[in-house]
Amino acid sequence: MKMDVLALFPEIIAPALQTGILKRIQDDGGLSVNVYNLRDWTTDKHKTVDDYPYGGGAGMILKPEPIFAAAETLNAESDAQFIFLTPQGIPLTQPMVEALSLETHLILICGRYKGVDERVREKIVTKEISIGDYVLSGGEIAALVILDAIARVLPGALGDFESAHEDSFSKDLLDHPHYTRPADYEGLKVPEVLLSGHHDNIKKWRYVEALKRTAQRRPDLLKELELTDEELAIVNKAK
Ligand code: 6GU
Repeated sequence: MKMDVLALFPEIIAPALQTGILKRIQDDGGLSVNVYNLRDWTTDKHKTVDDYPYGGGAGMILKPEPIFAAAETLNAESDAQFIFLTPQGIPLTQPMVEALSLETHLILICGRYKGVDERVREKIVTKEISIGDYVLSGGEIAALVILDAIARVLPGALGDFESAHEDSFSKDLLDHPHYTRPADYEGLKVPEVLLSGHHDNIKKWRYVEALKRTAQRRPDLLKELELTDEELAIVNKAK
């Protein structure tokens, strides 16, 4: 998979690409990422990327010409999805991340200032994405969120155990609690069942804890699930 990022502050994104899963999957050839500075497609002496809004008002607008020029260069094969990052976009979810990970070429356009000339949206943008209901000063961090989220679901990103684990029943619930050694930290004990070696009981305990945690913190997630009477009893008790 190929991802191009068009940004005014590429230096926000570049270092994160040299770390962790994002670095490994690029080294292994599963992902190719390039980050470009939008100013490289300006033609004037001052490398102007923004201008005043027609009709007046506060804030600057990203000019169309550099973005159209960059789009033409980066999409030579003309099969890319153009994703514009904006708080006005569709809120990002894990199913969206998984769908995007199946694309061959994504071009992420990071907004800044007051926004972008509307003709960019009309002509080249195929999808607008937001990473949540709050406002960032630019789309760079949002692009990084999307890059990271996609990288970790690409084939070969996680070990077999982790991927298999994720595909299990626990998918639509919050994660259960985890413990590691020591079994007793200054009187704070690890639940007995986890030390028992009884795998069925451990699995059951983890599922119940995940259900309880989801009921307490994210009851909205449970609305999507069809729960058995036993599961409903656990949920109602946890609330
Ligand atoms: Cl994608 N961009 C900006 N500037 N702010 C955001 C966002 C994106 N998603 C949430 N807030």
